[in-house]
Amino acid sequence: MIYRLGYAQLNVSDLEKSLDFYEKVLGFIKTKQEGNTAYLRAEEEFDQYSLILKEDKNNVCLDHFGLRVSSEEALDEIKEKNEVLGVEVQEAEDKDHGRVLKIVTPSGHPVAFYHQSPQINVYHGENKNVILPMRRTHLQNGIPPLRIDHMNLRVPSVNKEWNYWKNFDFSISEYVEGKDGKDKYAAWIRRETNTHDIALVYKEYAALHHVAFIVDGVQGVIRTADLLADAGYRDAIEYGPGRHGVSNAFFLYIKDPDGHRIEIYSDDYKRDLDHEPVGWTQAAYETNGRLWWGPTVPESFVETTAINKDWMKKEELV
Ligand code: DHY
Repeated sequence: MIYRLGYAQLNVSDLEKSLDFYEKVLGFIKTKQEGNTAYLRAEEEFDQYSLILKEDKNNVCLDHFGLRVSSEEALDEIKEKNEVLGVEVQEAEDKDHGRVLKIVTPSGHPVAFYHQSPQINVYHGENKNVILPMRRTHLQNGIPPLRIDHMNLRVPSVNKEWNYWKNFDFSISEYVEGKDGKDKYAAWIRRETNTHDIALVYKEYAALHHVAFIVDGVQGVIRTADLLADAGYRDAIEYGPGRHGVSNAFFLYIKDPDGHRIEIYSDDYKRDLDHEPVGWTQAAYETNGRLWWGPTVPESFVETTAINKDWMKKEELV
């Protein structure tokens, strides 16, 4: 069983610049750095990291994202299901995640399935020296973000991609009907009771639209805008703040130094996975679904960033 979205790896052109943005300004917590790769977590996460930033000037992209599964046996099941679906699976090994299954989805998105997930050492005991509180407010920079929330992926066929993910017990929370009445225009899908772990939205080609991180409510979203502007990153603010109709979440979209879009997100609803999804016509989506209220969608919002084309070729996981 897939539990949840665990992490995303973004390849960046200049790690120092990216750390200035993610760690110093936004307040992600750096767990470790190994050479040109930094591992960051958001404040409420027990996992040691939910964002990997690797300097790779020649391949700036979404390297891959990781989905945590319930057990080692679940990895066997996932491998088997992929093989039945005709999706190539590569076995890999990583010191943090142990056994990892690498796949590329039917649209071309690079994914890692793993079970082992190193945790931060939260210890409540006598010896104060070894206590690592989850919230280190006295050391904090930035907002900081609380948790990774979702990947928003562009795909050339939403139905085709959904037909893949539905085999892994994903549920659609909301969808937008397609113009031809057959292929959906978009679907927000989840394994948790949040509105989505993955959004699938139509585009002629597969690409990353954004990675979303939850912050502490509406004030966290607004504070992000203040922080960015005050730190000299006003131009990194692309769109928002506003509220989506789909998901009903409060949002701000920002762009990192390489143009990777990050959604700063809060206040979506929770709903059990067995309910009928909320449907939108294209017209209703355009008027109310994308934006319940807020500033006009900027033209730049159609822009996407690249996904890793070499995921199955490269030897190392990160
Ligand atoms: C929408 C976008 C998101 C999200 C929820 C809803 C609506 C849209 O497609 O613009 O990124 O998290």
